[in-house]
Formats: sequence, C-alpha cells, structure tokens
Amino acid sequence: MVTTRGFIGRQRSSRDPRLPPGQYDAGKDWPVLHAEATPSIDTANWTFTIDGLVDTPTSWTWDEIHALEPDRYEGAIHCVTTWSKFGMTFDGVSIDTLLEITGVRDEAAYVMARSHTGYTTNLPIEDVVDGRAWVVWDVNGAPLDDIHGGPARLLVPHLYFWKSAKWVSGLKFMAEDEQGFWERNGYHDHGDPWLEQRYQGD
Ligand SMILES: Nc1nc2c(c(=O)[nH]1)N[C@H]1C(S)=C(S)[C@@H](COP(=O)(O)O)O[C@H]1N2
Ligand SMILES: [Mo]
Repeated sequence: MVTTRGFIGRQRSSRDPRLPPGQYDAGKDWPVLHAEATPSIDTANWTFTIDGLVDTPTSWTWDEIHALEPDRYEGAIHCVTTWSKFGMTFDGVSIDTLLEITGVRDEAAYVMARSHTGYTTNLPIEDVVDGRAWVVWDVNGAPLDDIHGGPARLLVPHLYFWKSAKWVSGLKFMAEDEQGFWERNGYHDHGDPWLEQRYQGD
C-alpha cells in the first residue's frame, strides 16, 4: 500500500473553518439536552406571544403563525457542550416578520425568551433581528420532534444552542437585561461561540 504521509498528516491536522474554537463536528448525531421533562404540546392549544416593550403585544395560534411569510435557515448549530452540526435546514418564521406586526418600542434593548415549560433565556435585541432568529417547526423537511422542542422552538443559530429555547411560547422585550435559566446557573449572558462565551466571565 502506498500512502502519502504528508498529505494525510495535513488532512488530520486541518480544522474545518466552519467549526468555532473548542467545538467538534457531531456528524449524523443530534444530541438531546434539556433541563425539564419533555412536554407534549398539542398544536390546537399552542400559542406564541410577543409582549413587553412593543407597540402592539400579539399572540399567534398555530394556524395564524403558519399563515405568515415562511423563512428558512440553512447552516450550522453549536452547543456549549462542544458539539456542532452542519447542514441543518430549519423552516418557520423570522422574528423580523413578527416584529413588523408588533412594532418595538425605542426603550427595548433586551429580550427574554420563554417556553411552555417555564424555561427562559435572555438575549440582546440585536441578536433576534435582521435575519438572525426564527420560530421554527420543521427540521430537515420534517416536523420537529418533541425531544428537539416540537411543535416549535426558537432558533438563534449564531449563538450557543441554549439560547434556542425549545417549546418556545414567547418573547418579552425589556429595557434592562435579566438572566434566564442557564444564565443564572453559570452560562454566559451572550454566548457567542466564535468568542467562546461559554460561562459567566468568559
Ligand atoms: N425549554 C428548553 N429549551 C432548551 C434547553 C432546556 O433545558 N429547556 N436547553 C438548551 C440547551 S443547553 C441546548 S444545547 C439545546 C439542545 O437542543 P436539542 O436537544 O434539540 O439538541 O436546547 C436548548 N433549549
Ligand atoms: Mo447546551
């Protein structure tokens, strides 16, 4: 057998430029992580609400949110526990589309995302606008499983995945930052994977 050591060595040591520092490619696996028991949420009772410092607080039913302009994210997701996945396709609605309906007051600077289970996570407003965040219900062409946050989850793929609240129920716009569940338990308030903002103080 003939091998070209130099070539193989280079391949082994080269890092995928899409991988943020300290992350590995999970390949086909999609690990499941959450703190609470997996709920089973009937789309007949499902709602998503935007409230707080907006002009017109609004709730959408399952049918109402599906009637809005659809949008898609194609790309990577990055979990703070060091796995990343590439080539994910999520379908849903952009937060921008929802904010066109509610408006946002000038004083709003932060957002608290909440779940039907009581889970919360905080974000600066900049991270949920301009095509950076979605409410999604399909992944890779199929409905999101319960274990991955179905019937719908928040998707904020440029931040660590704990910001992508599963079973999302709403966003509250706020003037001051407040910590969510994992942030109170030591995770970073922002969570940029390219800056390795994993824990408070990073
Ligand atoms: N409601 C809820 N959403 C959550 C969490 C949680 O504990 N509860 N964990 C977060 C964390 S830490 C991660 S890594 C991702 C995991 O999503 P997955 O199980 O679909 O991979 O969900 C995030 N969203
Ligand atoms: Mo996580």
